[in-house]
Amino acid sequence: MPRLEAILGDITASKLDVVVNAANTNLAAGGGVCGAIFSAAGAGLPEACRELAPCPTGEARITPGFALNAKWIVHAVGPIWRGGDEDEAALLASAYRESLKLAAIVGASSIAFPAISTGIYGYPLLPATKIAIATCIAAPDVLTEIRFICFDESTLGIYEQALKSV
Ligand code: AR6
Repeated sequence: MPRLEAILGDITASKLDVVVNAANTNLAAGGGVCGAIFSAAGAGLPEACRELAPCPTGEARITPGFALNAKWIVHAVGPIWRGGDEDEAALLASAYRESLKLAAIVGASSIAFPAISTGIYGYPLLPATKIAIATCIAAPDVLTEIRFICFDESTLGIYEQALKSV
C-alpha cells in the first residue's frame, strides 16, 4: 500500500514526480487548480493539451510538467455533480484510477492530487474524499507516495479525518 498523506498547500509548488490537474474535457485552461497549473507550467502546456483533447469524463491524459517542478502533469476529468444519480461516484473513482495508471506507466513513484471535482464541479467534499482515498489505496505498486494537496483548512480537516480510518 502506498504512503498516503494530506497537506495544506498549492499543488503547483509540488516536487513529486506527478501533479494531477482537475481538468475539463477540452483540456483547456480554466479556473481553479487548472488555471493555476496552466499559469505555473507556462509555455508548451496549452499546445500539448490541444493535441491530446478531448478527454472524456472519468479519463485522464499525461503531459510533461513544463515549468513545474513535477516531471509530468496528469490531466484528470472528474464529473460535474448533478445530484448523485448520474454515475458521479464511478466517474470520480475512474478519474483517480486512470491518473494512477498513467503515472505508473511513466515510472513515477510519487503523485500529488488536488480534491478533484470538489470546487467548480460541486462534488460534495466528504464522499469525494472517501472515493479519492479508497481508489488511491489500490494504486499500482510502483507508486509509493501519494499526497493530497488541500487548498483550504476545511478540506485538509476532512482528509485528515478520513485518512485516520485507512
Ligand atoms: N492547489 C491545490 N488545490 C487547489 C488549487 C491549488 N493551486 N486551486 C484550487 N484548488 P477546482 P473541479 C482546489 O474548481 O471542481 C476548472 O475550470 C479547490 O479549492 O479547481 O474539478 C477546470 O478547467 C478544490 O478543493 O476543480 C474545470 O473546468 C479543488 O482544488 C473545472 O474547473 C478542485 O477545485 C474543474 O472543477
